[in-house]
Amino acid sequence: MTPSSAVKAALSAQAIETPSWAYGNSGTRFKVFAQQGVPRTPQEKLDDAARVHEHTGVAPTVALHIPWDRVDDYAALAEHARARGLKLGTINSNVFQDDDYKLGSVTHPDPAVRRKALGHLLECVDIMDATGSRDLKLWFSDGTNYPGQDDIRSRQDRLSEALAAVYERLGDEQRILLEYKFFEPAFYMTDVPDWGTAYAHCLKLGPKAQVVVDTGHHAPGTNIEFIVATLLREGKLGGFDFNSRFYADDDLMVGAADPFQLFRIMYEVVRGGGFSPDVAFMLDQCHNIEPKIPAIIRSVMNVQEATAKALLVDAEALAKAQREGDVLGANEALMDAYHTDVRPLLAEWREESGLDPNPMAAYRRSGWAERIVAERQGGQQAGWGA
Ligand code: PSV
Ligand code: MN
Ligand code: MN
Repeated sequence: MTPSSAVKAALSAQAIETPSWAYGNSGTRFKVFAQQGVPRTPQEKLDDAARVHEHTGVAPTVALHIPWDRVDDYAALAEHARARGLKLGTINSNVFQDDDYKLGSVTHPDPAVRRKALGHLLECVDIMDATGSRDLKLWFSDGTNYPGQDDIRSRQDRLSEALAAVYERLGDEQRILLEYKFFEPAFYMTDVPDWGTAYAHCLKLGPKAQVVVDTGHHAPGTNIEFIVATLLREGKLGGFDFNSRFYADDDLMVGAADPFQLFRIMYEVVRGGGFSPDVAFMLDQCHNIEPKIPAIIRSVMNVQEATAKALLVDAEALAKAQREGDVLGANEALMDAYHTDVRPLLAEWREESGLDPNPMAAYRRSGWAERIVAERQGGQQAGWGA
């Protein structure tokens, strides 16, 4: 096994971005259960995110979703983050919530709607300039519900045109992260349904365009770690939107539904050299019924645990067994790491990093939960799943 000192050093280099919308109220299309004490403003979302970072030590950036986090002065918002030990992270665009987008945004048959959508995407790059963000995450709800509704090929052409215009506008240090999802809200055909489509567009765009893997965006049974391995081999994995799914795009806590899958993904990340700043580890989750800040702390810890296990894989023993065709031995090398209880190692790493060994308990003791309930009335909806 890899020595624990090497694992700890690697853990110190990991950063997990939390999404602003996970701090707000959310729900399904049936009901949003409002919770007490949730943030009323983007600034208050950052205040909560600072608590997650304080207790875990590995969540220094927060993703924004525009217009859910629209403010007049983004530089001031970045300063609000900085004063709390945070930075603003990925800017998520939103071209799915206006009436105009019923038939699509950048792939809409009407050029006026396409222009409007592109305008929003370019505005997001302006916001990145003000916040100092590196990544622009693009997810398009575009697609069709019925065969024949629109021309599949023309829609790809329109998508390509819009992506090229955004790419053109990027600064030297900025990137497009193109996200795919196989269905919903479109039910027959989605314009960016899978990694292959996203990859083809990113390849055509150039080195500043990368694919993002949202772990909830695949059909049941999809081998996500294979996708991760492939994208890493091609130098095209830009990051993750982590969450768990049981059925569709459930947006539950990462590592809650299938911790073994998360471990397999993290193993491919480690194996493929993706444990680097070039691969963004982001959460994309909603906490509809559970308290939000502790759920986000738990999620960050779940990613850390899977990472630690992946780092513990004895690469030499595994490679030897693979070379020798020792099927069971190779499987055992992987499973040994997976079955290791890494919680003591993580507690040690936290103590050595000046943190409480138990972030959940530390948050409970902090009194923050009681304070926000007392101080905040009328919390903001996350903007999602309403
Ligand atoms: C779409 O399902 C998605 O995963 C995209 O990343 C959106 O920006 C996000 O959800 C909103 O939660
Ligand atoms: Mn996502
Ligand atoms: Mn999603």
